[in-house]
Amino acid sequence: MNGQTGDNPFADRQNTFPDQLDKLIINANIATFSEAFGYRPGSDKHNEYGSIERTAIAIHDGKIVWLGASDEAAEAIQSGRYAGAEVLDIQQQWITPGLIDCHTHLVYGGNRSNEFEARLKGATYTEIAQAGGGILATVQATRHADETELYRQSEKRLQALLAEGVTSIEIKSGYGLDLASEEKMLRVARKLGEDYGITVKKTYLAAHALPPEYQDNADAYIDKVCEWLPILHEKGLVDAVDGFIEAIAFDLAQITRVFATAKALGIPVKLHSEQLTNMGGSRLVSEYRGLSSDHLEQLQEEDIEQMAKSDTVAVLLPGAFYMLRDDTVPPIALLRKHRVAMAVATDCNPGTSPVTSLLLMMNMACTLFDLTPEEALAGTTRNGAKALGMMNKGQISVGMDADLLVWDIERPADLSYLVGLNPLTKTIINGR
Ligand code: DI6
Ligand code: FE
Repeated sequence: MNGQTGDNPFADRQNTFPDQLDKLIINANIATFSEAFGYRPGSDKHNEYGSIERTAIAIHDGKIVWLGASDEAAEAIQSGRYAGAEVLDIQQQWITPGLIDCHTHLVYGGNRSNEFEARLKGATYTEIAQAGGGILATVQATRHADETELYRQSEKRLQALLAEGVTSIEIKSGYGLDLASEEKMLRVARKLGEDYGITVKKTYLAAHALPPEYQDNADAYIDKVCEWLPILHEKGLVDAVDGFIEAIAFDLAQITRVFATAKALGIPVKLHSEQLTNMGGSRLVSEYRGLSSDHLEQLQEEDIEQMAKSDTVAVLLPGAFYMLRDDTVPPIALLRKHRVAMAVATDCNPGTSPVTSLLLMMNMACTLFDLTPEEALAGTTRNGAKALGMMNKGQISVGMDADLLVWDIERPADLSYLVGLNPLTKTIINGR
């Protein structure tokens, strides 16, 4: 099926069978997304999906410790040396890395289907925001929900994502807009991660909208955003800092102040950029060597050149594009040309993307943005991990975390192709 057929993909690697293992998966077809198995998009030696077939994976202590031929693994097991290990014969199903949703606003109170109805009658997202709806409507609901209630509402959305194989997720604050409410959101995000045993990366997005208390005084609000950051960071609630640069949100100078504060604390940055207008957001993220620049419908080639230099991931959010019935597509061909890594995420939020299906986003990334199914899956695995600065996830190779999904599919493209059917048969997180 690809460049690997016929040769032994394990031939040139150090590959002694491990002394210790907890779990052995045999008879797997694997989309590794690893250079070790020829995943080199753009090169003529590229092996699609980094795929390998009839393979075994050995797991110990939450990590992948060995990959090799199923026959070899079966022999080792028959030797009786690994009595306690669990052996899973998955009968030629496909394994991918655990899915990573690298941009969500999953924790929020309330719902905005009323705005969906208003938009269908002709109101625009910007008009609704300017009339005090939009993000501020969710801020009201989020401030009023106590931590238990906020958790209860958010948990349902998380469960939907997990059912489709999400094993790591980013969750932003940004509907509190005061210190206590931002903290409440981030605490709920942390607790969801602890309770569900998944990786949650918490992002501070107080620079999301101007709260009513600071109307006409955005600079004073940004002072507060910068003041709160070290307080929340100190409590272990901040893994990254995000902002919203837009005519209806904050400008370049304001976001620069937030980024400078983050940098002084050693916290990585990312940004909602170039969604409705181009205000230089992506270039700013590149200056700060940020993790990702997200949305990007209005992105220009000069911006892309900078992103390539700073190794910043382009996060594509087809759900927001779809819900807003946008007609400007992010410049995918240029991102590809400049080898900027592309991730795909749900943007799960009550306004522009009330979406809890990452598989649907992969389909839409293909149908609306012209990604290939391979790029869409890379976008929710390898590149999603990169967008969150997680070097041990998103690929399948020795040393990586054993976050693995088993899918009852014929080929990896099925994950972008099928709409509404969930072929997930098993989720393994940290080897369990
Ligand atoms: N961009 C988005 O997609 C969300 N926030 C942002 O800055 C939308 C948030 C909302 O409408 O509630
Ligand atoms: Fe967003």
